[in-house]
Amino acid sequence: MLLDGTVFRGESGNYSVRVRGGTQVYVVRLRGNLKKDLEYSTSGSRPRRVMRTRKRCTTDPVAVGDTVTFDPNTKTIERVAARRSELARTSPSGHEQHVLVANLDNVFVTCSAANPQPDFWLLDRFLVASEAADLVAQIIVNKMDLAVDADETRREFEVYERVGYRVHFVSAKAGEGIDGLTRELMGRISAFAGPSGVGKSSLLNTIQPGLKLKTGVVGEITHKGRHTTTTAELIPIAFDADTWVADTPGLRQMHFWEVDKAEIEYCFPEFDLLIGQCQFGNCTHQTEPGCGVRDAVRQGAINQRRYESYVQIVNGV
Ligand SMILES: Nc1nc2c(ncn2[C@@H]2O[C@H](COP(=O)(O)OP(=O)(O)OP(=O)(O)O)[C@@H](O)[C@H]2O)c(=O)[nH]1
Ligand SMILES: [Mg+2]
Ligand SMILES: [Zn+2]
Repeated sequence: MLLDGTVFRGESGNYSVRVRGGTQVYVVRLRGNLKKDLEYSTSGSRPRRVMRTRKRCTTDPVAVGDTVTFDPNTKTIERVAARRSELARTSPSGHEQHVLVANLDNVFVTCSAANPQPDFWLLDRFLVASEAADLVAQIIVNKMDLAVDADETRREFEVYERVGYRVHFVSAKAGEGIDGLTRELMGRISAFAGPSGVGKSSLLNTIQPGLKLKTGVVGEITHKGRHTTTTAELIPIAFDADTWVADTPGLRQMHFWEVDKAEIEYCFPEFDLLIGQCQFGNCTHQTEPGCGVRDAVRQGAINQRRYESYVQIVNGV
């Protein structure tokens, strides 16, 4: 009898798997000759003119987040299911790809209303990285209990709502907005990204008190990033056995997220329909005449600061 399960940890070829709806953990290995048979497919959700040709089958044929079919008696993986998404990084040599997390459904880019103040430039970088990996990003604005003017904070994020991002205004401390977030997590694999101190661990502890993740004081130097492991691990959220949160310091801080320069324009949803309207096919939307994107900025259809964010990211500033 074969079983299907989710890989939540991988260490030197030993993969820890949990079967949907169950709590038992199986530690399994790849069947010896399986590597060459493996086939993955990812389906990008966004229309792109630049299609990536991804090098397949790389350092690690199985990543956390993969759904595998395995034999519980021989403890071998017989099949790896096609992936919905891949968050990958290229090896230092540039030839191989290392998949950090497969099948990530949601990235919650987290910031806080105060302490620290929202950094919209950084937020844009996180959103671009998520779009580039074809991941669905949602925004969390935590610490709404500290907002001096809650309406003003909400207004500041309207530009993101207009271009299609879902924004959750919450407070881990006051327990506000947590139900809506919990609903978004159910039955999915999610990651919480964002700068230190915005309350990612606090939010997870509020959602799932059993987790007891360590939280820190803002401004305290924890050196957490020093011994960053490159493999992610999925943490089960116990209210539903198929609900997971991916966690590594690198994932949170985006050290490993890669964006191809030619793709950046497609990572701004508000540019999407305009890109085809530029006079030059290879328009970078900076100095070229007849640029549909800059026209839209002038007319106010594209937010000026978001456009400047694009220019900064594309120029590697
Ligand atoms: N007032 C208030 N404080 C909060 C809230 N959420 C978190 N905090 C505080 O903010 C500080 C940082 O919270 P953490 O959960 O450790 O932040 P983090 O995003 O996990 O930080 P890193 O793990 O360093 O990336 C802690 O002192 C929390 O108690 C909130 O909703 N309101
Ligand atoms: Mg934390
Ligand atoms: Zn243009």
